Order: sequence, then C-alpha cells, then structure tokens
Amino acid sequence: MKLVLAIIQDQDAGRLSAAFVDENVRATKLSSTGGFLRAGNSTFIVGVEDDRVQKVLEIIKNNCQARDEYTTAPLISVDAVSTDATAGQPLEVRVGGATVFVLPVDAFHRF
Ligand code: 2BA
Repeated sequence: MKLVLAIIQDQDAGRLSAAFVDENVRATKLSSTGGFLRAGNSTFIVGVEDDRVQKVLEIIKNNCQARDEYTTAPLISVDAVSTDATAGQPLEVRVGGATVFVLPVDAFHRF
C-alpha cells in the first residue's frame, strides 16, 4: 500500500474530490498553506493499493492545472532586513497543477 500526498490549488479541489468519488478512490482533503506564497491550497491524503497508484496519479494530473499567480511580497524572514530594490514589486510565479509525494505504508487499519 502507498500513501499519496498531493498538494494542489484550491480552485481544483472540488473537481478532484468529485473525480476521486467517481473512481471509488478514498481520500481526505486538508486545508493547507503554501510556504512561499502563504496562500491557501489543498492537500489530499490518499491511501491506495500499489496497483492503483498510477490511476490515482492520472486522476490528479487530469484534474489539476498549473496557473500563474502574483505576489508582491519579498517573502523575507520577519527578522531579516531587506535592502532588495525589488521589494514590493509584483512577482509572477508559476504554480504547478500538483506537487505529489508517494510514500510507503507500513500498516493500514480501519476500526
Ligand atoms: P508555495 O510554497 O506557496 O509555492 C507556490 C509557488 O511558488 C511554487 O509552485 C513555485 O512556483 C514558487 N516557489 C516556491 N518556493 C519558491 C522559492 N523558494 N523561490 C522561488 N519560487 C518559489 P509549486 O512548486 O508548484 O508548489 C505549489 C505548492 O506545493 C507550494 O506552495 C507548496 O505548498 C507545495 N510544495 C511545493 N514543493 C514542495 C515540497 N518540496 N515540499 C512540500 N510542499 C511543497
């Protein structure tokens, strides 16, 4: 068994949830926050048998799209002193459709 962790954009979360239900994939959605943009995103936890991992990855790929986002933040540490001349300037960032980790599962229980 594997644990698929997929960090996706909030805009795609409803569609992905529906696709998982359609394909009989059990998943849990967590509200999360990206460390760079500090904006909300969604993290799906999916426990799945090894032979269905590719199917789950396909569903994620087909339902999540990359987008350009903008931030004005220089995103420095609160303790840092910025002398960067670009501080406060709009910055375009390409946010991926999904960042996915596949982890081994030692044990799985449903009580
Ligand atoms: P954020 O951390 O808010 O990052 C949003 C986008 O900003 C990233 O898109 C990337 O294009 C850019 N970005 C992130 N860190 C950067 C940096 N240090 N310098 C320049 N640009 C940077 P994605 O790479 O598609 O990531 C989307 C979201 O997936 C991330 O949101 C984060 O929540 C998660 N993520 C990405 N890589 C991760 C990793 N290795 N571990 C854990 N979470 C990750």
